[in-house]
Amino acid sequence: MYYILLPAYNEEISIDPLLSKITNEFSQSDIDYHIIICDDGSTDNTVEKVNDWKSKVPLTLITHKINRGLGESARDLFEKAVELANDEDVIIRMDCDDTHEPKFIISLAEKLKEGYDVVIASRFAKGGGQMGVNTYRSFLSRAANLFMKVVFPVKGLKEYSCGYRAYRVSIIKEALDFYGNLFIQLKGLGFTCTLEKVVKLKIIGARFGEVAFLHRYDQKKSSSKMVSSITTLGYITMALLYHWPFGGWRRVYKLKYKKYKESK
Ligand SMILES: Nc1nc2c(ncn2[C@@H]2O[C@H](COP(=O)(O)OP(=O)(O)O)[C@@H](O)[C@H]2O)c(=O)[nH]1
Ligand SMILES: [Mg+2]
Repeated sequence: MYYILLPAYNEEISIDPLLSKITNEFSQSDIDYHIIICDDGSTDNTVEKVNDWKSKVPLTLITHKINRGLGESARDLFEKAVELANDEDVIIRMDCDDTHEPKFIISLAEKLKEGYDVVIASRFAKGGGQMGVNTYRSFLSRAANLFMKVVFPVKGLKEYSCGYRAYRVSIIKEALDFYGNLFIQLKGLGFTCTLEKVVKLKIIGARFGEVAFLHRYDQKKSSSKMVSSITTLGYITMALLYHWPFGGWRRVYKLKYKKYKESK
């Protein structure tokens, strides 16, 4: 079973095209799937659009009355998935803005079988790229990803900020069991949670892989919710917290994880 996690904030325009493509993708395979959407206090018709799909696809809707941000939505989505899933199931997290084409879902999940715990859809892997991104944003994401690669090196990983990923259920279960509510800790810092998950999962020994991915930003109709100043601040905060002083939180979590494993 594949659990598709979609954080949605004012995505009324994208729900129909995205869910059509997801159902179409699965109709060509015999894989079971379940979509979990977190509506994060949308002020448009996102909830109505999602409710229209409830009779057509296996779908769970989590609603926040107030906008709580991507971090809190991701936390709720992962907790719900783990509650429903078995260890052999797969979690796919993707954006709800119709820029992450569902045709990559199966290749991301298949790659997990090569022994990875997390497989990231990568614009920077050979054959990957992006369409419709202006030069400024393209420069920013390049620079941010190079920064992350230097500060948080992970073998084989070039893409740190894309939220389109496949996760092995067992690694998310372990992360939630070990970190609890601290798995996604920097909730107020925009999209920092996307990097935080890489760092926290690496600490508990996750293996990372990538699949080349074309980001169809040219298909984006809803406005971007990424506030680059807050996210940049978040990345710098992560760099400081996890390295300073003497390894910072990274060292502390590693020691705690060692004890956690010994107690098992
Ligand atoms: N739940 C929730 N989702 C959000 C929030 N901000 C953005 N998103 C969702 O997170 C995903 C990434 O945001 P998006 O606007 O696509 O960012 P971009 O692709 O980097 O421009 C989309 O599915 C958004 O709907 C938020 O405050 N809460
Ligand atoms: Mg997006």
